[in-house]
Amino acid sequence: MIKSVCGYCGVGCGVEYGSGKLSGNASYPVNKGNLCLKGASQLSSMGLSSRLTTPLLRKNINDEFKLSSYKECISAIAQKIKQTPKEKVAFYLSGQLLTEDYYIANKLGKGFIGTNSVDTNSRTCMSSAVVGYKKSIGADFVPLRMDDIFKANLLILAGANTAESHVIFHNKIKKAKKEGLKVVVADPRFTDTAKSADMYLPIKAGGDIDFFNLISKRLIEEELYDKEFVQNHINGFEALKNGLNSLKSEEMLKGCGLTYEQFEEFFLLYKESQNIITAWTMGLNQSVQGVDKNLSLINTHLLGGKIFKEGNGPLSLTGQPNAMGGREVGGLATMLGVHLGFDDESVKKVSEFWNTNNISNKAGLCATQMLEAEIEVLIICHTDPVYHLPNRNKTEALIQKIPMVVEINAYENSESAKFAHIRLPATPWGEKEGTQTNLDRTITKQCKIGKTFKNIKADWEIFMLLAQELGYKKEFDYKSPKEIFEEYQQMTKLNGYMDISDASYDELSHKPFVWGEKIKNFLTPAKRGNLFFVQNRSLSEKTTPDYPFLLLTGRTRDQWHSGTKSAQVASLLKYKELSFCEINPDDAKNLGIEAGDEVRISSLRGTLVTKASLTQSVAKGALFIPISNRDVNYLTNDLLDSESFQPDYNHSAVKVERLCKN
Ligand SMILES: Nc1nc2c(c(=O)[nH]1)N[C@H]1C(S)=C(S)[C@@H](COP(=O)(O)OP(=O)(O)OC[C@H]3O[C@@H](n4cnc5c(=O)[nH]c(N)nc54)[C@H](O)[C@@H]3O)O[C@H]1N2
Ligand SMILES: Nc1nc2c(c(=O)[nH]1)N[C@H]1C(S)=C(S)[C@@H](COP(=O)(O)OP(=O)(O)OC[C@H]3O[C@@H](n4cnc5c(=O)[nH]c(N)nc54)[C@H](O)[C@@H]3O)O[C@H]1N2
Ligand code: SF4
Ligand SMILES: [Mo]
Repeated sequence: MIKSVCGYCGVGCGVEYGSGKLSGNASYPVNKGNLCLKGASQLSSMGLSSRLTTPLLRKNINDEFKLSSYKECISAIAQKIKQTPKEKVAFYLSGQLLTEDYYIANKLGKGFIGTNSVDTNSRTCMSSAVVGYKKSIGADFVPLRMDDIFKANLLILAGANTAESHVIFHNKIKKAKKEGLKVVVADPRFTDTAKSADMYLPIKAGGDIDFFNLISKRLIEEELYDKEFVQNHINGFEALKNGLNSLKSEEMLKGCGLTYEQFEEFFLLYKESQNIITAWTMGLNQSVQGVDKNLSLINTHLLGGKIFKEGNGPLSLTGQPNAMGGREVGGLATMLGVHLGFDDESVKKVSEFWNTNNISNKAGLCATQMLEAEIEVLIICHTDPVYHLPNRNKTEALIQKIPMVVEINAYENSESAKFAHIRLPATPWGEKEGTQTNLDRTITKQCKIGKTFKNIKADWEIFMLLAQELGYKKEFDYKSPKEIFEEYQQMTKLNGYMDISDASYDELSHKPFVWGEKIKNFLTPAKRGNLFFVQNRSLSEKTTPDYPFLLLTGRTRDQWHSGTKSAQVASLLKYKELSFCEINPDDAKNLGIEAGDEVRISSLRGTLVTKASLTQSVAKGALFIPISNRDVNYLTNDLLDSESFQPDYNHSAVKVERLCKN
């Protein structure tokens, strides 16, 4: 039996392969043998006819591609990089890359080429949580584990649809519920997760800060907060108290769209619960105030002393399989590596470790800023920015201006490929090996279980070849992912609390390593947590008489983003369609729309055509389009959070028109 780990979501379930079959690994602690349909389907994605199998090259994006080789393409990229000012070179990476891929790309970009514009699609996903954690607890550190729900009395899921997005974690929640856990879901949609909860709070999109502030206000007013904990471990109490004092509860209720009764019923449960976990995902992070939403949530835990204690804490549910590993390695342009920043001391430490003088001490461009910055070389790897960035018409206009766009992908049917000059095939899940960190700090190893195409290189190898072509042969001389991992392990010693030198690469696929288990205190210099007073400033796009609907976007259970893999696998197409638009039946009636009708949805930025699906799950005035519809971002607005630079995907004003009858 070959042991490995699922390559889809951040839960990180263990799998095993033998006799031509893939199944859950029963002895793996995270999932104990369980897999969701996506996880179980991964063998089918390996042999897909849509695999990219040859390097391709063209001068102009209007030309046809011609067949090429890794050698020719890598030499063309290296030549271009040498002629380009280093700050005009950017790497657009992915939370789906393995840690070793990330490590090499980061070392090459930041360490040797000298551009800190090495960022990742995690910018669109987790960056608000990263900033939130750093500000309040001192580091990008998830201070609890998924299994803490078995020790908790109350789990609040805010803007997280675990039933579709973190399926095996959701199964754990169902099990914990049977053992007494109460679950409250705060989501503007009545999702599958909400349907299985003890209490559903139909929060207004964007209303989360008011909701969490209301909890904090009541904890303080009713003296229910943990006074001793706050005094001994927390900064910022008076400022928070004064700030919350200045806000009126009625206004806050209005802001979060809940009735007095709904909040009181919830708060009674909250007060009675000894151990509380609040988990969140894109409903909070993807916001023009994503960081503030995170801070308002974490405030409640700091006030209540409900952190660094079994069964308690703010649990950010990471989406991608290795978004956490990417954050650890340094895959964000706002950090250098192993959670170190660009201060002189950190730059010195890392420069010595990598034996280089090329590191710049200025943060690089974030993924959501690169295209506007007139860069000249863009290397995209394991992600599809043309598909996933907001305001797609703008994305398309900007990417066309970049003189060299390189796309490294395992499949041929991405949207970004249309704008690439060079395309390099990479080995996907099942054909490569390396490590990943799941949402609760568990480091495991993906292993090779087969090989379907010859002469295709792994992502790390492609970056290594580029480094060598640029002249860094000695510094990039790795024979295997194991060698890279072991170098990275040494690097983690540069930042004490991240030290993972005890992990054994060879054992990781069956014996995962959880880092940070000894951390039971804040990681700020003063070892104190920080409260922040934040307010809902209603900065998102507003609906208007011309664009009267609020568009929400998100996931469906069996599809993975753009679907280069999942939309090609028959068993994954049964549950929900790839493209539809959910609309409340009352709104549909007013517009003369019936189920299955073709509808056009438009925003100020763009338009798409899809089928109407009538459901009470969306409130009146709102629409929902799944991101398995690749055109979704023609509609979305490109407002960004000013600290995390994460987009506000869930608050776009749109209109609906019926085109033709079903
Ligand atoms: N099946 C499947 N699973 C996946 C993925 C996938 O593509 N398919 N992708 C993975 C990735 S990368 C990610 S990031 C995660 C995402 O995991 P989730 O965040 O759970 O997924 P979304 O569907 O984006 O759900 C966000 C929820 O937030 C709600 N929401 C929108 N606006 C607001 C708001 O203002 N406040 C509140 N409280 N809620 C709001 C939406 O209605 C939606 O139900 O899923 C991961 N898992
Ligand atoms: N409107 C809206 N937009 C969103 C979101 C939303 O909720 N709403 N969510 C945002 C979030 S949270 C995320 S994470 C992003 C996700 O957006 P993307 O990262 O763009 O989505 P994917 O389809 O997962 O892209 C992964 C790419 O990697 C390729 N690939 C697969 N295996 C390999 C491999 O081994 N090596 C290489 N090199 N390539 C490989 C796939 O073929 C695919 O093209 O979307 C963001 N955009
Ligand atoms: S829950 Fe996530 S990690 Fe587990 S099998 Fe499903 S997609 Fe894979
Ligand atoms: Mo994500």
